[in-house]
Amino acid sequence: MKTYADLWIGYKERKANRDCTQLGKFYLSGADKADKIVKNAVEELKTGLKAMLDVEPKIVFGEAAAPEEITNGKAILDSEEYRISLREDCVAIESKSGAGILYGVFDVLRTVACEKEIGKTYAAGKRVRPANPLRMLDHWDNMDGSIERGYSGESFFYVNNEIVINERTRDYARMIAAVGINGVVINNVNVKQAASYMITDRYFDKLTELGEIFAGYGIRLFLSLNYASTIEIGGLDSADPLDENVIAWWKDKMAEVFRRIPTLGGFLVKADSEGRPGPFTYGRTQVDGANMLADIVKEYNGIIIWRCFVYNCRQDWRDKKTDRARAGYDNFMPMDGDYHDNVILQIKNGPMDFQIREPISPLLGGLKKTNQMLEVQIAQEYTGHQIDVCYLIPEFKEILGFKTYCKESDDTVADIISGNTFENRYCGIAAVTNTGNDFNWTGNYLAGANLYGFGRLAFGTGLSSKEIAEEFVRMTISQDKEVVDQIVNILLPSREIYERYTSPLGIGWMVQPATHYGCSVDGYEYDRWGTYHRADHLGIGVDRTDKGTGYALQYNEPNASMYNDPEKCPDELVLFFHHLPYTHKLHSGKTVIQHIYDTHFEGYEEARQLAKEWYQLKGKIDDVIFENVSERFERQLINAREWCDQVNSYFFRKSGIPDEKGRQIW
Ligand code: GCW
Repeated sequence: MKTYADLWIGYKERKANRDCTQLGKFYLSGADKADKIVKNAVEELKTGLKAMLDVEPKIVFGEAAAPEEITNGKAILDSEEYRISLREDCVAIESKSGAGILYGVFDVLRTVACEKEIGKTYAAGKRVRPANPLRMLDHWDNMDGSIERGYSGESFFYVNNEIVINERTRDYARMIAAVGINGVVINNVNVKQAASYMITDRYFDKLTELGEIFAGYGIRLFLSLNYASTIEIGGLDSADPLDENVIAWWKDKMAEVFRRIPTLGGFLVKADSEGRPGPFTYGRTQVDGANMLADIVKEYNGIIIWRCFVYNCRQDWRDKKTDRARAGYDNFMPMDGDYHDNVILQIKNGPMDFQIREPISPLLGGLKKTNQMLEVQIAQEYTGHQIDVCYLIPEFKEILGFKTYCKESDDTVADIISGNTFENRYCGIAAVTNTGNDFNWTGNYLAGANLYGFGRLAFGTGLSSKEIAEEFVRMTISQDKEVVDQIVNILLPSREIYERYTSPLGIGWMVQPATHYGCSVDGYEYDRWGTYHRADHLGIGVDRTDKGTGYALQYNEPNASMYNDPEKCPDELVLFFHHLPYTHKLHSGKTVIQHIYDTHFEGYEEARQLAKEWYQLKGKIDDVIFENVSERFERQLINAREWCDQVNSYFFRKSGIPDEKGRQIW
């Protein structure tokens, strides 16, 4: 008996599709049948169909790609792309790669698990090409087993500075491959001392084994790199990217690392950020640092993913000219085009740090000659710690759909990171993951929808938030239509509800600094992190217009003019861009202060409503899931109530303006 939930690879018995004869035989073609990914795919298919339908399918391998069959008269399938069609006596899955076959198998298993009709789903043939080349999960796991910003137990990769490989490791690979993830960074971007040794003999054997397991599911292993490894483990006194001794050390080191871990995809680097070392220390640029490493790993097909989270974290709160929001663009735009081909800049979705609402980073669509990757966070650092329900896929859809105007056409963030706009080969999307060794992987069972959903969305940007939520519920909780609808109706509005009872109109923060959970309106106000709301008795918000910090002008037109003008700026971001009087009228017709009161009272009520809907599921779903989420809801309501009352009282006391509706403010 496993000690943990198997979520969407659990394959419970299903009723639908039992009379589908084609499921008795599979024709797999295009890929090499000796490929270990194909072997894993076949095993998965057999396990899944046996458990769900009691079917033991016969597997027939086609010859290596018969071109007409695979291309269907059109361009040859991209690697990772697959096609599923129904023949008289079988289901055919075709792909040029083992990974494509695996994704095709998971597509069929998902269809069966969701009780959708095989006949209808595949009758016309289904051809799927992943939307993004790189679809990654970034773990912030430390080698002592702790997880930075982890809300679901400890690491399942590390215990006591050792790498652990067990059944859970393989199940993890299966689970994330099932949603289309093809890259994993297994250690924290803050590479502490112990983790610097990951690129030494001490860990190579384990990393090789781990890399092989992942590779069997089409997933490439990546490591976070300590930029100052030359000093930390190399015995040199410098990490200057132009220093010959530094370069020579890295050359030897990378030769060793890629020889010992042949499946390694490359490295993720957090440099010159929040106390991490980097090229700035030596008067060099981010380009110098990134290119130095990239040039060395190139011969091993390695890539360097370089984070853009570079800002001054020692700001004086009295200083109104320095603006943390500007930092990414200011640091990285001037050298657009200078990064080498195997460098990707990884850009957080917003200019600050994963708040519940932020504008899109102006680097996305600002950069035109540099590989770009979007970084989002499914670890709920600022969005409720996997205590509060907060289904993030609607937010990610908004981010992906944002029009950047980087060209005359309507290119969105999704177009850029998929490589469609600028024809990049290396690009994609990464999420800081929300997993840990809790029995259900994500703490709150419903937070599993973010893990599931991130992968599905990264693979198929066109899927809707609702489709994804439905799949998650059907695959892991219930097939009962009423139950499915009820849980989907809890998930879908949960992000906006969370926003309503927390920080309004794009302000963000207002959290307790020690944990980032719970309300503290002034928690960051007089601190060094550049995260201020600037509220006084007359108004609130940060002036980021041409008269303020100028951040709004970092966008392409017409976005710059829209954000620069309080009359055009969308309500939900208006205090991010403008300092406004409490009496300012929003597009909604409400004043800023009334909006704050209304959304907080309503947000709390809506959270209570969500909890009520959940409690009605007692007896209709698995008790363990019911209890797990119920207990979280109890804590969510306490949290929501605190936020509501503290925010409303704070702004009433500052402004002296009463609530029009006369509700109780403390
Ligand atoms: O805001 C910060 C988080 C840190 C994190 C950092 C980052 C891993 O609070 O915990 O460090 O973002 O993204 O690098």
